[in-house]
Amino acid sequence: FFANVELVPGDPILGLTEAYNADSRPTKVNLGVGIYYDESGRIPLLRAVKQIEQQLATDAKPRGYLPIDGLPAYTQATRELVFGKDSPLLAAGRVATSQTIGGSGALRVGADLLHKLLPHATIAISNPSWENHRAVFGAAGFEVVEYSYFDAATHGVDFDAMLADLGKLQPGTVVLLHACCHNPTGADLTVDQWKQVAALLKDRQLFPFIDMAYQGFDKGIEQDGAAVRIIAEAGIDSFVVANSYSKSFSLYGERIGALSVVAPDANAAKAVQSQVKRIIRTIYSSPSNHGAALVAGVLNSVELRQLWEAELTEMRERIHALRNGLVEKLVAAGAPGFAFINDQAGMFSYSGLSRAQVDRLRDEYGIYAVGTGRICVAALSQNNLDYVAQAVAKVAKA
Ligand code: PLP
Ligand code: TYF
Repeated sequence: FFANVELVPGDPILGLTEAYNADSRPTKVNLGVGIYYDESGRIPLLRAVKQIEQQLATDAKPRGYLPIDGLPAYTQATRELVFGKDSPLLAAGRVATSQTIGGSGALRVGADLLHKLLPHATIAISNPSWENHRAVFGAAGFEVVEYSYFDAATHGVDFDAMLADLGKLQPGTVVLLHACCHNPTGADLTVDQWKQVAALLKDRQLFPFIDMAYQGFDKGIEQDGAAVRIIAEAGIDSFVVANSYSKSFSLYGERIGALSVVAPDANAAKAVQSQVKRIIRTIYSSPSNHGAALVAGVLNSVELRQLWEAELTEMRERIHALRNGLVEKLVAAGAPGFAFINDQAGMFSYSGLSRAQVDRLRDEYGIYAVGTGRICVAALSQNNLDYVAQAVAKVAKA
């Protein structure tokens, strides 16, 4: 049966890590994959996570199945984090939240739901966007189109072009929006721009699908969630939010995220939730326990939550310091054209480096970046900053 199976290409970003791992140069640096590393180059195990894990181990419980839509203490805490505790949507019972297998699982379950409920809709994603957006929505049966987003000349958002493209979409089109820390560019909308986008979405009857994979990685939990609140306040009665704790809790391998669906009223929310549960049941039946128990345990403990927020602040401030440091060192190395890196948000920067320059970084210096020029700023450290700045300055000048 499998004699003539076609070999398909692997994920280009995850493939970079394989190439990096196989590289024997001691000075190698992996700026490819979007993972936050600490000063010592390791993925942090947050102290809040370690503490809750110890508590859970001491008071170990049997492992029954979770409900199809996940651990209630987890979905409740997630809803409050994503929408704000005082959100009128929560008070009205209009938000149906389900635990999912990472943010990716939320995207796919959300995609399956929308394809079922809006079978003729296409989805518009930003140009560029996370490669998996196209893949996930395509696999769920969507036609995927793009709206203008990034302006290579300013290294920021081409807002006029974005609005113009969104304005041309058919009513009923799903629009995927990155809440903050845009992957791959690092270029985000301002609060004022979000308000304009929200008004346009409402006016044109477009359906917002918000992907929030980096809440707390730029300005703070509440500020980074502004998009969700602005879209709710614009009076858009139905929309979807996918969120992930992979980065904000440094829980990549626990695969813990959530899908929240906003419906016009509490009854509609219940009906939507029944649909989401049917989708989950037919893919993996119910989610796994551990990641949800960790996140719920931290968010629902005053002490641990404080500790987590402090640790999240530390991660975000370190990223800002690394952006500053990189720009300064690039200036010192004779490459002053990178000041925009300070204006970009989150772990990523579209550095403006060409594919040829990225190839040179890898071949000559063992520095791995994505072919589009995306670098993961959160993989820099005071140990490799000089080396990276010198190398980038050399390839940028040549
Ligand atoms: N959405 C975006 C924009 C991302 O960058 C990521 C990154 O991993 C995800 C979703 C998926 O997150 P998870 O690893 O939790 O599946
Ligand atoms: O963009 C990134 O690097 C992260 C991690 O298939 C990632 O979002 C990359 C590719 C992938 C899964 C996760």
